[in-house]
Amino acid sequence: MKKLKIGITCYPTVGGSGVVATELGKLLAEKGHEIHFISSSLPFRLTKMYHNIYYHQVEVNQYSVFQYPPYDIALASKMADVANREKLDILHVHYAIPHAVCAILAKQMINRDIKIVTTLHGTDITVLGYDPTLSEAIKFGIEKSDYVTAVSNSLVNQTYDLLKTSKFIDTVYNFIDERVHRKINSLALKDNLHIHSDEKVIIHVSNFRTVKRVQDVIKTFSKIVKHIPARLLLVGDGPEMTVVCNLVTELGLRDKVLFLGKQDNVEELYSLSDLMLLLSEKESFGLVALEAMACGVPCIGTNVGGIPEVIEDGVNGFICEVGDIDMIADRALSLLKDPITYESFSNRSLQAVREKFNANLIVHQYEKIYFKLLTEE
Ligand code: GMT
Repeated sequence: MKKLKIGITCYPTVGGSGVVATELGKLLAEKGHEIHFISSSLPFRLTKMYHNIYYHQVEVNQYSVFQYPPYDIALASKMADVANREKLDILHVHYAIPHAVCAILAKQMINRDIKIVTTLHGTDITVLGYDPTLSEAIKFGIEKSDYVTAVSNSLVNQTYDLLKTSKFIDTVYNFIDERVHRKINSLALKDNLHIHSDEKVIIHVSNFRTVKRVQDVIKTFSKIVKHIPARLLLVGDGPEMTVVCNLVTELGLRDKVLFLGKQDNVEELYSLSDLMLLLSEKESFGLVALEAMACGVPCIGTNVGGIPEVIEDGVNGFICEVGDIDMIADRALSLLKDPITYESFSNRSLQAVREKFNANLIVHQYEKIYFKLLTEE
């Protein structure tokens, strides 16, 4: 199979879209393709030297005349420069704004043919798509890309509804590298965190933005802990943190909730957890649910966006309506108190990861897209 030269642009410092883009680059490089990350800083998951992976930093001119530094122009110029010099076949951009538009501008500056693949991740459509100052540019970025993917069927449909585009958008699910995300021995950590063996561990991982409804997680936990011994692990940080801390205190849960802040290697935390709560009001996919499931942890998620495509209601977890705390707590208790159902949900979580979201499968899907674009004319 021909080896490709692929440029990847993503937000390097935060969020699941950067994680997915970086993991995709690493796996493509393992398969022998040459990967060029073009971004404002080194993607945070690129933690060591990787064979076949190169990083090109976008430098932005800070000239005093500029009220705002022209990052988008600098990114497009860098994309064109790298594509010309390294003879890239593909530019794969993650998150529509500004990356897709920059790639299109870059394509016009490049002196050879290159194909643009844009992957939509969620808020680039479900939040920014409502902004009249951006929506036409997002639609332009989608329509002028050579191929567009979105991380769930739900996001595909939301994009059609909102932007009224007739461009074909393919669903390519997010994936997990099962070599990294797997159940590991976490007894020592459990001990260090002073979690007793009879306590059930519930986990929530997010960027603590309003959209994640972390307060619902706390309220649900406060109901659960009235019936069984339990602890809640809160992983991540963000704008809602103060409100969440206050609610924990108000509900008298200070000694039951562990605030762990931002963590890089979450496998160990998932491995000591019994249940994951993802109660967002918007979520195009829910990568954290997949990470938990890969460690055999069943999830309860809300009936929004792509969450029901990841968590299968009554099979490997539960789907509840947004804000229905009573139902969520009921479902959690029924699962945590029934070891036979729990075991089956846990096994089926692992099975879903293996069969539907495994890295080989999804990376192969992207490769097929790249080759199809490069052979058709
Ligand atoms: O808005 C965010 O939550 C960040 C965004 C990102 O850039 O990482 O997350 C979106 O992309 C992730 C990776 O595809 C998905 O797993 C998240 O569900 C999605 N977030 C939302 O739709 C809110």
